[in-house]
Amino acid sequence: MKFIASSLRRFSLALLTIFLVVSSFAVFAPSAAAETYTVKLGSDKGMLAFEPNKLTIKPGDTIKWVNNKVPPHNVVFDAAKNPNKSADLAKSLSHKQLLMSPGQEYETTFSADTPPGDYTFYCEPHRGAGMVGKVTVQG
Ligand SMILES: [Cu+2]
Repeated sequence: MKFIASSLRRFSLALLTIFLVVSSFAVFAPSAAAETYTVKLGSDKGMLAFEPNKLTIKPGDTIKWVNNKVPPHNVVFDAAKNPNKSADLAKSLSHKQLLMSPGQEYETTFSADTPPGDYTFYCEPHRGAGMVGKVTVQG
């Protein structure tokens, strides 16, 4: 009887362990599915534009900026146009370095704790020509 009780206890402990392991996967699985989106700097038709110029992402996702037509371009996030109106946040997402040659690229990863909302970015040399875009980070 004592043997049965102790093996039952061991069995339920094993079940509990399995349950905890499986449920922790369920919790962490979504963050493992972070995506990478590509935005071209300069459209294929040679317009001064981001392509696409609007996209919706989730915290943890990455945007890969690929230099395309009519360079130079860069990617600067507007300090006044993000959910926290934070200059530091905008700076951490920006790439001020000008890309001169087609095919050059850099990446911006929106960390898991990125505040949800709209983020406006622009290309410094072509902001006046309308080279502006918007990222919406979902909550
Ligand atoms: Cu540009």
